[in-house]
Amino acid sequence: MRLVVVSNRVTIPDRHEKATAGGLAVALREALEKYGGLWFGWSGAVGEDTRQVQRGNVTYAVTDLTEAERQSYYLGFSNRALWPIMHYRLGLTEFQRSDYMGYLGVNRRFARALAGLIQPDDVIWIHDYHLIPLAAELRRRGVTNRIGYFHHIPWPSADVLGALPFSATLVRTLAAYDLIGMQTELDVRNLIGGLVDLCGARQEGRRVRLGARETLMQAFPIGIDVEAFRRLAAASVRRAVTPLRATRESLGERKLVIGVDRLDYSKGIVQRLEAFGQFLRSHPEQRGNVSLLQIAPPSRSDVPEYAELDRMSDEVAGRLNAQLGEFDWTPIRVVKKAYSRTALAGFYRRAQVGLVTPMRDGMNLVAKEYVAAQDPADPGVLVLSRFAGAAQQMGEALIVNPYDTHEVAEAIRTALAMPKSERIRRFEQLYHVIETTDIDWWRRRYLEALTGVPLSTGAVEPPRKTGTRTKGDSATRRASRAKGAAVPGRTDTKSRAVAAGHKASPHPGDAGHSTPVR
Ligand code: ADQ
Repeated sequence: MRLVVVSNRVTIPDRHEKATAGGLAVALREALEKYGGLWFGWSGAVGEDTRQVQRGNVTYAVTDLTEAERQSYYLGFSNRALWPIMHYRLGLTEFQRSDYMGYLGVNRRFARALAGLIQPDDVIWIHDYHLIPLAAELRRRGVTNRIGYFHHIPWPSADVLGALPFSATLVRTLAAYDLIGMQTELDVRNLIGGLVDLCGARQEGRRVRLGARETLMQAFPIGIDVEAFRRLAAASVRRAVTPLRATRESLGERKLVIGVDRLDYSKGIVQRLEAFGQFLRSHPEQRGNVSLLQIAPPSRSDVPEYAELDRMSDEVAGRLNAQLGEFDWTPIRVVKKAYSRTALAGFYRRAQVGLVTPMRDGMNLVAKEYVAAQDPADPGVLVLSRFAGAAQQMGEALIVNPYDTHEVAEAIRTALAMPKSERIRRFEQLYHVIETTDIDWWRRRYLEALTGVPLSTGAVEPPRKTGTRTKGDSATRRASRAKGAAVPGRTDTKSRAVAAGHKASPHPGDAGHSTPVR
């Protein structure tokens, strides 16, 4: 079997690039290296070039987009129609027929190029909303291989999605897949509902029949490389990188609340700043004792809604700082740049509160990274939106409604005042969840479902519900890892790779750190 991965964006690794710590890009690359394979997608450039690059047993086949394709397929239909509607933001959804035609055109062009590269025993794994109709286009060209799709963002109910013109036609193309993976059970239910309501499909449990095809739908909550992140964070205490050292010096003994997101309206950044302002107004005794650091590198700046968000976040932070700040204390710092994984892990570890409050999110990896980075002996507290897919697994966080500024403000207060024993109890349960459903688990489980073949000798552990910890191997392993002890069965290669750190991309949202598919 050879694996073929298709994603909107493909970053060809440097010839001498060392393995980096964690993330989806690395997980997919590892799978490709294990089975040999092909990674196909957009080069990220505008032009007319198409090229193939060989790295070991993996071929990277990338193609440029024309400016018209970038406008219609990427910025237009993918990011001004599908992205907002999938995040339940009907008011922000901008539909243009010409964008939709461009979207279909790029999917057709990708299928034409890809079909010529497919071998009979290949298994094809397609990622995300940019490429929904790709399997249908491949089938039209006679490709009969097994094809899977993973949807990284939420899938709304048929009622919401039905407002998008041509949604029934688009949803119908999903029947060309053998397996569709979603982040949560809610997304799976919504998708099945959509296929039934909009396309007249027949449901048999987790399988949906449409015409002659049968498709399996399943939730595969994505994870992170927990162990790699834990090590990076622990190392940051010994070897603080420059931005971290500077932050420590300027913060002194003050407490830190942290938010880390691409600058995207789905992440609830402006609402979060307001909630922090509300917290300081309701609890004046906290003024001067705590600061919010919001790290938010701009993404998709060509889309007007994103440019507007950029402006608004500056305006709100400026207003709150002017109203609440003191000559020797700035309540909110907004930093609009990408950081290395090492620096990020260090920031998370320094923060007493991780504020992850998206208005809607497929999963949200920042919530998992924050937990992975904590000091097990003195962990911080995660405040998490109930509308992040991660909330389905991470019930021991302080779960909030991001639309309720007062509720978020009170959660910040509760988190800052939480006794250490309670923080440790919650941390241990959360760590257990993210460790048993890490990125390897996700990749293995998906590929096993797609191929029908167990892909590894290691047992695949099912996710456990929060609060139902059992004693045994895994708990012991977690405890010893969390304390930094050597873990049997882990090779040194992995830890060396982690120590090598991770170079920040200049465009984190688009090139992606953990998410190569945005
Ligand atoms: P995203 O919307 O990009 O992903 P998220 O899951 O939070 O959201 O992942 C963002 C990644 O970028 C994290 O790994 C984070 O560390 C990194 N990042 C953010 N800001 C950074 C900065 N300033 N410097 C360095 N790194 C930064 C989409 C979906 C999510 C889903 C993922 C994976 O929207 O819901 O969890 O795909 O499936």
